[in-house]
Amino acid sequence: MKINIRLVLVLIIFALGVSVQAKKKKKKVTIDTITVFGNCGMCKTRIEAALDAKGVKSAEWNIQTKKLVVAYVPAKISLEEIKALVTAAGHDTETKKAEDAVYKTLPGCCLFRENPNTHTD
Ligand SMILES: [Cu+2]
Repeated sequence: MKINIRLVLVLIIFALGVSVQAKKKKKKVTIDTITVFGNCGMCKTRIEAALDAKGVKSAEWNIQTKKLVVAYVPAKISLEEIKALVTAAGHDTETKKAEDAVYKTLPGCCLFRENPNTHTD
């Protein structure tokens, strides 16, 4: 049986193209901005460290605006899961609140519910 080399090559190239496309789709990054309550540089470190997780590409929280800009791969982590990581670290988000027991473990200057905006400048 004669094998058509050209046809085989075309099929291989086609298969490679499909797999590259599938990989690109999986690694698609979404950037969202959510409000996260906190006060200071320690809060910033804590919030950003909490998001050192699989599927999160970058996380930057702004002390003044309380906005967290997070870049993530939705195929690996959801926005709800991201919020869960933030609340597990003791910080409230716009829709999800931290457990009181966790919140109370934060240092005094970080207690944003009682003392919002301590040393923001
Ligand atoms: Cu703080």
